[in-house]
Amino acid sequence: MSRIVGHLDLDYFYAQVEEVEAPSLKDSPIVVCVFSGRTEESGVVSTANYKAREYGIRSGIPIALAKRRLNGIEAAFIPMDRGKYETYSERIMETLRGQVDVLEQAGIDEAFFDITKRTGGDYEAGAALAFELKARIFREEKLTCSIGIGPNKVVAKIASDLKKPDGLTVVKDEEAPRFLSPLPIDKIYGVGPKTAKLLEESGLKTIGALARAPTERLEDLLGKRVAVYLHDASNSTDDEPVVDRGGFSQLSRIITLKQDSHDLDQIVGALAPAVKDLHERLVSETLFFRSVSVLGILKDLSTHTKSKTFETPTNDFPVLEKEVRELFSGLLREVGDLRRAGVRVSDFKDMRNQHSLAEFTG
Ligand code: TTP
Ligand code: CA
Repeated sequence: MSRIVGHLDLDYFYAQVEEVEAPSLKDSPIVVCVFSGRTEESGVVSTANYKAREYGIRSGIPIALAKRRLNGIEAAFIPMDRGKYETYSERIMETLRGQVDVLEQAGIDEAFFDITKRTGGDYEAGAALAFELKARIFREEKLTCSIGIGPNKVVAKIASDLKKPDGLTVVKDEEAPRFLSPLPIDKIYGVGPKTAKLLEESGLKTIGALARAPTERLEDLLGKRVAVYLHDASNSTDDEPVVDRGGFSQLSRIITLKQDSHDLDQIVGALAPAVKDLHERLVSETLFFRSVSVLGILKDLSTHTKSKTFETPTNDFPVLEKEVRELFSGLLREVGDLRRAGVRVSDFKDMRNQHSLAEFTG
């Protein structure tokens, strides 16, 4: 039986959430901004709705440039509110989890899912289910998304991107090689600009060309691991499973201290094995985090926390250790003896594919 794997990606996610929260903005350009605070205009664009994209507004461009491009046009520049988007994301992922065999969240607004069992491997049933998922998210959240369905993750991911926004693309098992063949190689997820350049320089421009390339040649260029991945991806034989990594939003560890304490060294020392364990879990899941919090629970069972958010995601152990210590140091200035102590990391980015390819291409 052929597998049926899907990929769902919410359309212009942060900006669409802002539209839902303020429907009067819907017809004008919306630019979600990460203001750095130095001047009124410094910072970058997080994302923009499709109306704003008509004026060349894209993720990552400077806010000042976006303002110039929208000069004289009534547009909304809204500060990014990550907590708000996470709330939508968590609700949607929980809904989806109940409608598929396995759900693997891959980012704040995207997830892979396996529906082989519940469709019996039938693509008509798969397409109907995908249609129902889209309808349900729209009904419950007023948000559109795009879904791709195919025999594996690589095909599903490419397919979901094909008819954005509000698209549904179904690529049956037997159609997959023909579907992939003419596409540029950087459509394969994990193939960044460096890998693409390397392959293009040796004449491999399309996924079809990549599929026909002898594996030894790919191995010479990129090493065995990446070569095997690219060979399977381009031949539509990628067999990476869809794996539920549990709730994606956070990981935490909490311990009870042997005796109530206000001593920084004692608390951090007692928590150290739990922090190490948490870090091992992050590494095994290839997750990078942007936020870290510590929490203390006092005798009266009140909970107190302190958090820090980094600009770029990290999974560096010394960074985590140092931050935990600093946050506890701050927390202990504000509260009395702790009975329990904990650490939580959140705001994840899954680095798996970036990671495996970066390793080989420098
Ligand atoms: P994407 O799915 O890449 O983009 P999108 O949802 O805005 O648009 P599309 O319709 O093409 O899917 O990213 C998801 C969210 O992540 C996006 O809404 C905002 C955030 N993001 C940034 O903050 N900075 C970035 O550079 C990118 C690419 C995304
Ligand atoms: Ca998206």
